[in-house]
Amino acid sequence: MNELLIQTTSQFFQEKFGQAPQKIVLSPGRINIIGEHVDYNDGYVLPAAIDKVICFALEKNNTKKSRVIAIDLNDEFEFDLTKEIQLSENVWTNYVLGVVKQLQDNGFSFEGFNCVFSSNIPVGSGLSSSAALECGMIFGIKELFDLKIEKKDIALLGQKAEHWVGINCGIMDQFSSVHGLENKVIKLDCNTLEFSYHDANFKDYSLILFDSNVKHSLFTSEYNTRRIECETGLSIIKQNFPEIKSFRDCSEEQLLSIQDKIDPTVFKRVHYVVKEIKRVTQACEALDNGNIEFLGQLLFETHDGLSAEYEVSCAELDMLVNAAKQEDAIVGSRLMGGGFGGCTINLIKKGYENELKNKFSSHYLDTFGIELKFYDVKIGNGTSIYTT
Ligand code: GAF
Repeated sequence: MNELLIQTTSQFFQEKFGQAPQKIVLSPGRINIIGEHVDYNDGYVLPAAIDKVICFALEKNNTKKSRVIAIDLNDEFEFDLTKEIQLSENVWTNYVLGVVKQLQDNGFSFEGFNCVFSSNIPVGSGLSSSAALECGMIFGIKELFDLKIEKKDIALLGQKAEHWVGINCGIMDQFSSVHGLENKVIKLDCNTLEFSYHDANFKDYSLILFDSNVKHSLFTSEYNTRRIECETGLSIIKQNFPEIKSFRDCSEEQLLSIQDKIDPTVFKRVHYVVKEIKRVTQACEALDNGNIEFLGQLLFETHDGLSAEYEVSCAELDMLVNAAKQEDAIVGSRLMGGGFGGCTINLIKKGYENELKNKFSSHYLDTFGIELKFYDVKIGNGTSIYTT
């Protein structure tokens, strides 16, 4: 599926720079089965890399300048590695500049390069094309200049780049982009960064994403606000229960016992977080035991929490999940990723996929006048060098 992308990216590079690229890097987007908005709250998550990728073609250019071309955006820019890196007006270039800055600030030394990239990860759909861009760029620079950077540090540098751009994200997206493994989901402890792989065997069910095709602009500001609300909530929990170090140590009973000491909005946020962290462990066990119906039930619960308590859903996503609840052939559905648009992730009984796609398409179009898109998920490998 990615062969065509690789071919067009390399060809474009060859035409622009007169020779074949020295390196080709593939960097995937991600899905998340469960564990939403808990990565920055030291919880557990259950993501996986997918087979949709950004393809980078790169070469050293023996100068102090770098040139980066985004084929899909028909845009390019140049920057000087000897000058201080600053934020620009152009969003995609900031991700590139962000990783260059992080590498420099962390003492990695490298010179100018030429890079062309192109992607088949839908942008704005909650599949984390930005993490794929960050991790792929870091990986490409590492390969070109033989830098010694471990996978985990690629993810951490990518996360710092995203913070520099303006979103105080957790580590989930970058970590799964780098550590993905075909047909495996990753159970990641976002506190210690310890992780384990689990078979992505959904038995009689297919994993299908419904792309709402909307992206509400609230995302960045609300995302950063949620982080602050959770920090506020945690500090009150700690004052009352000094033995608690992070949300995972807090039981729902403990939290409920101090409800009157917490601002009602903050309470809703942390109530969701405490329950979601527990759900991830249950969900991972359900997956390991092949209990996909129970896993699905947990997905529905997560959505209810994200919508009513964490308040990161929107009318389009709520409609898709509520409609899914009415279908016997859908055992679980929830918004996936940061929210305010993007995709829902659905567990659909095999054999019913097409019928349900048709039904949801027309219902969604009738309600919102927007075309619903579908992605049949294949779980793929993490960021890697492509070799023929
Ligand atoms: C976005 C962020 F980048 C992740 O770190 C994570 O918090 C996610 O939203 C919500 O779970 O994708």
